[in-house]
Amino acid sequence: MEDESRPNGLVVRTTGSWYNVLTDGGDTFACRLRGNFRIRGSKQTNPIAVGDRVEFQLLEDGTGMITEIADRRNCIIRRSTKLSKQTHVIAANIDLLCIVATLGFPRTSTGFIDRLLATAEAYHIPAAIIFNKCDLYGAESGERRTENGGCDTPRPSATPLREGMADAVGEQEMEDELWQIHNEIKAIYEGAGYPVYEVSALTGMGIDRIKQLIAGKVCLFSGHSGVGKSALLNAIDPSLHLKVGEISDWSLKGKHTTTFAEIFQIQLSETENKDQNSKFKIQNSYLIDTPGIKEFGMVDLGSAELSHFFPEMRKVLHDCHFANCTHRHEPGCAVKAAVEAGEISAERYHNYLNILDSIESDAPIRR
Ligand SMILES: Nc1nc2c(ncn2[C@@H]2O[C@H](COP(=O)(O)OP(=O)(O)O)[C@@H](O)[C@H]2O)c(=O)[nH]1
Ligand SMILES: [Mg+2]
Ligand SMILES: [Zn+2]
Repeated sequence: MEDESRPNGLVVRTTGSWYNVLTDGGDTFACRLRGNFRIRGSKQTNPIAVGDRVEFQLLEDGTGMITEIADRRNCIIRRSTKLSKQTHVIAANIDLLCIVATLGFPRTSTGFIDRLLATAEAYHIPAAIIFNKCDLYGAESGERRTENGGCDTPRPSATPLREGMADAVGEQEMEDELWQIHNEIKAIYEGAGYPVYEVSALTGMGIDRIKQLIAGKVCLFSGHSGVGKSALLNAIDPSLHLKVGEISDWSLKGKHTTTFAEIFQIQLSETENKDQNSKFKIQNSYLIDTPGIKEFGMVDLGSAELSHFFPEMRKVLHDCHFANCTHRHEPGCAVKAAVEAGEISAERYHNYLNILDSIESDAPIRR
């Protein structure tokens, strides 16, 4: 009756009881799960999420019956409802979190970035920060131009990120100031060990480097609504045709509606890579577009472990005098000493303290 072959693949979409599984050969099969399938001890409402690797039995009607789910390297979960103990897996086996940020329209605060980064650390997911809309900064003047910061396309008439700013300081000075703010933020994150990219989905600036960054990986794109996540994915692969400039249905849905992420497979062809000397090969990449932060499941970060999710603090905290140091005002605190010595960014430390306060007071996080 049943075909003996047991293909395997990646779950790219889930709709109710059906799972779309993409095989390495590029075919997609609609699969189901046996009714009695349970993951031992699971509190999760969905046993399979996008990003899971599964093995399935091919049935005569061309659909599949999932027989095996590979162990997860990581997964992003959130509680199904505020009070519930049940959790919902948004996505599994993420290779890279791409935080899409903008200096303006909308403004992404470092506090927001740091909360996402700490969450990614807690999930054991590497992260990169992509500053989009760099075309709005204008052309860089003089030596501040970074090796990839140049924009080959004529820039649009500079729209001031802050209203009235152009009048007050003059266009060139405003542009210099935006690059300066950008470079300061970039230095903070590079100092903490995170790669920072500057791109424009509008002009195509920096997109080649993003293609190299994501090649062969399952990447989750996260960031405020309006930062240009969908536009960025379209710039990476125009055949995606994602809707730009629209609030996704997902974020408009009520809290009782379960939301599902979807993985888009893209193939980066060699000809797209302009750098002839690069070792870059054709590889499948899998991109997940999340509609804003609400879709990025927040783990409950514990106050005692929070500093472990700041890599630059993790490096020094074993030198703190007290083993349970919160790095607030304890004597002999190695973290505070590193901040004072300029080895740890004061801004990151400040954001750490804010997150710590919010965890301890159990208050909602300021966004
Ligand atoms: N100037 C500029 N505008 C952009 C850029 N990327 C996206 N946008 C605009 O920003 C708005 C939001 O983009 P969208 O991709 O829908 O954001 P998302 O909510 O993060 O998916 C749209 O009006 C886009 O046209 C960019 O690089 N430069
Ligand atoms: Mg979008
Ligand atoms: Zn300390």
